[in-house]
Amino acid sequence: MDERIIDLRSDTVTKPSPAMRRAMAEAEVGDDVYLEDPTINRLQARAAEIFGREAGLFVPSGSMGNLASIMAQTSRGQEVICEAAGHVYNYEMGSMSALGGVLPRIVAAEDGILHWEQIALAIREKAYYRPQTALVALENTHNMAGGTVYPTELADEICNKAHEVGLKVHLDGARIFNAAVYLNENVADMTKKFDSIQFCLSKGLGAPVGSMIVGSRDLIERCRVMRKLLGGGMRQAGVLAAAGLVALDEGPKHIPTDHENAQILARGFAGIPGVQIDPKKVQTNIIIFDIGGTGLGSSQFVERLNQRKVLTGAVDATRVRVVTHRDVSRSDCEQAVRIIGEVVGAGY
Ligand code: TLP
Repeated sequence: MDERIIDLRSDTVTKPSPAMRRAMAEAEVGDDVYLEDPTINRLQARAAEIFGREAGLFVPSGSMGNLASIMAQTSRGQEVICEAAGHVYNYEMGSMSALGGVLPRIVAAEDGILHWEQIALAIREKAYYRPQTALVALENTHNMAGGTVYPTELADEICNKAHEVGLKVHLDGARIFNAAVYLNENVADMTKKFDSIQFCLSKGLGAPVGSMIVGSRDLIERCRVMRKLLGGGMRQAGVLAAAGLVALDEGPKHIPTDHENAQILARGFAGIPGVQIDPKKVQTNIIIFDIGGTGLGSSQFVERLNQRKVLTGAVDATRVRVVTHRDVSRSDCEQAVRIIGEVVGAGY
């Protein structure tokens, strides 16, 4: 009997580690709207230090971090260039338009990785009757492209060229530490040219809640105003920031194992009849595979796996996503491959 639930829906599902729980219980707190929470202040300073930036801001979620960064760098009626399968465009409730008053201008890119030439074509001519391009938003790793990574030279080039034509560049770096492990580089160097960076404590790093924005002091002060406007001014949230500090410290060390486990899954899936996945294209902890050839639809597939206590997520009619994280082990992944093989076999 497969008693244990193997939850591969997302790396957001991790529970706080014992060290996080201890730090949360012992956290010194104060009212952060008065800037008086010592633990939040430490987390913000630490995030800024790791990224080599002037300042950091703790926000409740990655979505709010992206939106506050966008709103801090755009005016109503302007455009934000983003990748067609990107998170800001597809999974954030259209918030940049609904709340920020700006338009997404989407550009589709292979593997989710934009090149400057594609971005340049989407920039609006300067005419008073046209919406004006203000910002470019990149995503590293790119979630729905299957955790793909931007080479740093490419990210640098996009930022340089965007700056030359007066655009700002935001990074949705929800999983930037996963990208850093893949590239064997450090996050400060990889992100040095961006104007604003959002990264999540609550994904690959394993914290229960929270994301950070890092950038210049001026950018962060504008984001703080936007965070309050969006209802994200928290009070004694040092109990959450304490887990974030532990996540920054211990999280990156776990990521190589998550990537090894992703390879175990990808290679295992590649051997299952009717499943399509190229393990060489799996760079980090996200695996998107096509089950069209099994005769099952993705929602049917996900449902059958739920019954076997393996949780996955349907992306579209034939594609399914799984994500490795610190709460799934190598043997969980081997077990998941076995169960998926059985479920697919039963589908014929
Ligand atoms: N991604 C979630 C879902 O929303 C899809 C997941 O399970 O992967 N940027 C990126 C690249 C993300 O993947 C996510 C969350 C966010 C931003 C938003 O973060 P939260 O959920 O904290 O608002």
